[in-house]
Amino acid sequence: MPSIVFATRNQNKIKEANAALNGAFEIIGLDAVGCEEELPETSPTIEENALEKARYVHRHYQVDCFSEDTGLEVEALDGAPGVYSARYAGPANDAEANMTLLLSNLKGVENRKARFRTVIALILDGKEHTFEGVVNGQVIHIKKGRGGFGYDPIFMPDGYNRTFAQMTVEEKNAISHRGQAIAKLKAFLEEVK
Ligand code: ITT
Repeated sequence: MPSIVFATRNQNKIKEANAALNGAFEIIGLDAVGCEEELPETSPTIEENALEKARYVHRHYQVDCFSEDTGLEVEALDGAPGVYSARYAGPANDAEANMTLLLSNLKGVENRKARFRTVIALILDGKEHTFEGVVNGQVIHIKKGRGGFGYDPIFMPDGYNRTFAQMTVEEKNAISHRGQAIAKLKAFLEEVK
């Protein structure tokens, strides 16, 4: 089975990627290439952040790799928290604190439209490629469900009456931002590998 490094520190992303790739490719973690440091994420957009993480790993460890950056873009907040989704309530990337702050910033706001957007950046044989996935939905008023991670308990995708946190990994992957981006990555890798 061909393998590729997934440049992420987020174990939930690895779990979802493994389920979506369904054995077509083996994902290798950063520890396996000796990368123990935090990846840089200093860019102002999701696209550039994804590229920044992949370029860092490629430059320092000389491996083919992909990274991804995800943001929750809320219409009534002009796209916030967006690229700052992880650090919305502070540097700790605390999902509970992030959700609580978002719900408080949306208090009394009727327009609950939001979308998750993922950009995957792949560096293969020194060339860069990007793949995007988007899912539209609503930020609901209270947290529901115990699955998923991050903002999943307050995000209900359009056409469903359950949040991402009330879905299995397979159900979420079938419609999610990350699931779509990984499907594009998988199709690309299957063509070129
Ligand atoms: P990396 O090591 O890959 O950078 P990270 O956790 O820092 O991992 P991001 O920079 O992409 O990831 O941060 C995105 C934020 O959005 C973070 O707070 C996540 O918890 C949240 N998030 C990402 N994907 C999500 C998903 O599928 N559902 C809910 N929240 C998600």
